[in-house]
Amino acid sequence: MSDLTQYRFSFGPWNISEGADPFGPEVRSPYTLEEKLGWYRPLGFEGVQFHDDDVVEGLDGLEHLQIIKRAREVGQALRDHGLVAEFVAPRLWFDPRTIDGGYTSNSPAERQYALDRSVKAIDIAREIETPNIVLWLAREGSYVRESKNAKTAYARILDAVNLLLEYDDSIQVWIEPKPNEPMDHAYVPTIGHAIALAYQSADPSRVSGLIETAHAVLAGLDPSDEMAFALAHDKLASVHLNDQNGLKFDQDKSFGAANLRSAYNQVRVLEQNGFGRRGEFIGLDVKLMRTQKQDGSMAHLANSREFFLHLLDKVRTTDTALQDQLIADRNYEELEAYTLRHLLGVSARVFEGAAPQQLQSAAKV
Ligand code: GLO
Ligand code: MG
Repeated sequence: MSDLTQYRFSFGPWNISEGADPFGPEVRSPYTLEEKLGWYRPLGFEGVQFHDDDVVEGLDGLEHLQIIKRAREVGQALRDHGLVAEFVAPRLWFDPRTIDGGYTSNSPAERQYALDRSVKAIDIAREIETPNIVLWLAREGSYVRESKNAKTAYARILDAVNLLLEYDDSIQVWIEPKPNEPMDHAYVPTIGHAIALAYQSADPSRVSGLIETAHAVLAGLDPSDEMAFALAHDKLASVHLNDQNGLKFDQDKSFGAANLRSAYNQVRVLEQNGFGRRGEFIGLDVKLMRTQKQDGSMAHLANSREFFLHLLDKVRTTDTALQDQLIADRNYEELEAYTLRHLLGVSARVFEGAAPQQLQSAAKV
């Protein structure tokens, strides 16, 4: 059997979306969860990422047993389609009680709502057979610095993580950092912050991170270096590969669409460090363009997976002996040129004109 990593892919049902943005309504009609689940396998995906209410719609208005019943139905639908749940994330940003934040709201009653809701997400995760809880701390931040005590806010986030760990000793908490949007500034903006929280928690072995490409770019950081940092701490539980064209709203473009070289380096760091060998998923979090018509609703998912696999082929066919030689020679200009040629699929300088080395040796004669 090949000793190459066999990557598994995942995405969330929200990635097949209707095209609403802050300036305009939906432009495509919705599909049901059951319809979406039917497309995963044909598209080459086996993992499903969930928000708690992707599994159990309207869960705030349901009794515990109703929640469990619906979650079991979804669990059965997953098995019927040959799929597994990758994680469940409590949606702590939609309800009016989360306007001022979830765990860091200034209202004790609203903080309690966020904790109760997170516990329900764990109940749902159990029923669909995943131990993994993602915390995207959407509104844990501030619009106005003076509105919250930041040190207290950090303590509250830590208390919430500890409460979840205690509620179920089999769960893993994966923190997905993002520096801004919807908040002006978030309290857990980077993977460094997330990993610091993990070490501070009651059980560091059960707290790790999920890195999204776009979020790292929005923090002004290099996504592959962020991944390397998490891997160095053995705390990269999953990724949200996508792309982001500079510092603007969170775009969630298809993987590789804004910066192919950065995408290559993300695949490279994952591949070189054995990510995926313990069953970790290559997760996507990509948004379909608003211009796309109904029948192209999955194009961005198929394309992102395809370009991951193309770039994986590039990583696996990189001439590492040449790279090592260029590094030993400290010839980083040529290392960069080799990388660009490799990405373009050209094997050597093809245009007319002497190579710089030839000019210099000729000058010495
Ligand atoms: C938004 C986040 C969001 C999360 C998802 C899972 O910027 O990327 O899509 O990944 O809600 O928690
Ligand atoms: Mg994400």
